[in-house]
Amino acid sequence: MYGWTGNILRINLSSKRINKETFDEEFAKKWVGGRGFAIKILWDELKPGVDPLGPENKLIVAVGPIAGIPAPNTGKTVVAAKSPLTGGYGDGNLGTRVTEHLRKAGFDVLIIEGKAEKPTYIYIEDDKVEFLPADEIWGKGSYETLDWLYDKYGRAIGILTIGQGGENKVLYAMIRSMEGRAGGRPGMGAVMGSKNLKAIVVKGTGKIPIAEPEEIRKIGLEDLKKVGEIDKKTGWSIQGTTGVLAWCNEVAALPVRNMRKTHHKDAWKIDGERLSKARVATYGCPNCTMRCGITILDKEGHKAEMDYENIGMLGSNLEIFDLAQVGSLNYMCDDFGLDTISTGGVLAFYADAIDQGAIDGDFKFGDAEKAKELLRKAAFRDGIGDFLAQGTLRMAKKIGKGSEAYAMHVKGLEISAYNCKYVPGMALAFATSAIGAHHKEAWVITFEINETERGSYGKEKAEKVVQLQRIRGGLFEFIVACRFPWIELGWDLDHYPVYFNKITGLNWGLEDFWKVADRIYALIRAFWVREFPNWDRQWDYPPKIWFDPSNADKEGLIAGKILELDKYDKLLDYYYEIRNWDKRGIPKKETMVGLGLEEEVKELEKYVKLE
Ligand code: PTT
Ligand code: SF4
Repeated sequence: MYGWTGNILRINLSSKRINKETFDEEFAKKWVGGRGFAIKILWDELKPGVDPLGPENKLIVAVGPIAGIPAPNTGKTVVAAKSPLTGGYGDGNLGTRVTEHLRKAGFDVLIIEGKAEKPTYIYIEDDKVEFLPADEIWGKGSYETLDWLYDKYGRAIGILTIGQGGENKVLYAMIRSMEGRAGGRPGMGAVMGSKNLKAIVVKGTGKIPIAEPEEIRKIGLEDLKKVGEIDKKTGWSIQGTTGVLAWCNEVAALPVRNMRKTHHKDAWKIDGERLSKARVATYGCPNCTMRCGITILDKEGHKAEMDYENIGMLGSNLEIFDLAQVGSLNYMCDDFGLDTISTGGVLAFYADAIDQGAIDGDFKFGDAEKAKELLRKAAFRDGIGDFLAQGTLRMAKKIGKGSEAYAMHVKGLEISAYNCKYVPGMALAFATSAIGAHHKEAWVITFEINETERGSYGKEKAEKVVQLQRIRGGLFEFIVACRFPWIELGWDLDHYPVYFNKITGLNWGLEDFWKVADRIYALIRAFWVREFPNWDRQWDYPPKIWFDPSNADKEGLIAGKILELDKYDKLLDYYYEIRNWDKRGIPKKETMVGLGLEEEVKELEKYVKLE
């Protein structure tokens, strides 16, 4: 078998047992890698109802066949587990040197289970595994931890680590890897913390098994160069993802004031142009020639990498329009290892609840210093921070008084930085994302606003959401590569079967990829349903306030416009029809069988009646 090492490294932190396991070509072809391996393993190995922060939960680190080879933007790895924030399937995709090292160490997947007795870090060198004391780095931020590990092992090593947020099991703590890189929004860092696992360090010295190594090296290196040239010509990475902020403001889709507003006169102060002028460094992932991590000095003089989501959620959504202060909040999230999107969502919800009189407190929109104080408290679960560490859904349940309506999340995961009060297709994309409200899977908003009638609910929008989920939530998450060459530079999708076939020796076309993507989406949905057998379509609704006429903009481009529930329901029906799921949003039996999920049907039927 080429393209896969065929090996899984299972590490049990409780027993310190290490198992080297294998998988065959049938498994490899069925699940391919990354998110595909992760959901299959979690489905097979986790009993429904396990405590996501208990030793029974498993952290999966998975690469894909294309990961780590010299070809455009292949330095990514998927981290996954049952999410402590949502209770469903959770994952993230981050740039890291672990990608290449893990494959060179001879593994496609790491399964971390159990719980270490004391704070520990794991050092993997090829098939040798050491459990080492983490006393010197436990309690430290992720930057200090990275430096400590770099001093010991050199900068070329692969590292996944957590900050204090993960140690304190903040439900939206992420995993950090290298400068500016963070992944696993739905609490993957908290899962590491719950296992007393501060870091995973990987060094691999072997070879990645490739069917046509000379060919792939030639094409890969040429294409890396070409992608770099296109980037230079288009200038995309001058502003990187932050270029979209000015556009969101212009089209009234910017998150402002807990998403109550869609634009702001001061948004220009934190836009991509201002940011690129303030740039002091650029961070990026391995194997990338379009490095997009624009880095500025924050208020305290730290280097802070700023992506659009970070600025939207920690800036405009909190009505903080001072770039250096937004940088400070971003840097703190990175250092503590907290997700910027959820942190911004949580703080905005808290300010909103105070503003609405639903809860007492002294935090107001626009107060950057107080936001920093609260962020620190959340990371350490100190005082009010313990409340903030739970995420918006749980906070709203505790506050009550109608606050659930403006708790901006889907399935418990905070919405990323697109205000969809009048963008129905993007609202559907958030609502049906595999992990809760993340934009990563179907970023349909530019298509919807630029190329369709914005407020319409036609089937073509549901079709586009599914198409994008297949590409972004499927293909790029299971071959495991950054999607930006395709989405931002127009690098043709047809390149990917070429790489894939030369690596694996197979002869796949894009259609084969879509089938794997549909299989993965069906099994992820089955995972959620098994966890929550009372499942119905309301799980796929965006927040209530987007349907509330009193929340419509009073002025500007979309004044008086708002989502309409009956029409949204129709759009959701189209989505289910395309996926051949039933009206509750559960894959039908024939759909699962058609995707080769016969065994999984039997298991799911123990919990819910299938159509
Ligand atoms: C991603 C999510 C995003 S998506 C952003 S900004 W973005 C936020 N970044 C954070 C950060 O930074 N620090 C922090 N403490 N929390 C953060 N939370 C938010 O996390 C990221 C890039 C980006 S920048 C995007 S869109 C693309 N995402 C990809 C993806 O999901 N899959 C894929 N195959 N390719 C992608 N390429 C791009 O990668 P999550 P990274 Mg991240 C500082 O992982 O859980 O999906 O959360 O991975 O290496 O940092 O690269 O405008
Ligand atoms: Fe990483 Fe950005 Fe390059 Fe993608 S484009 S690989 S996110 S640096």
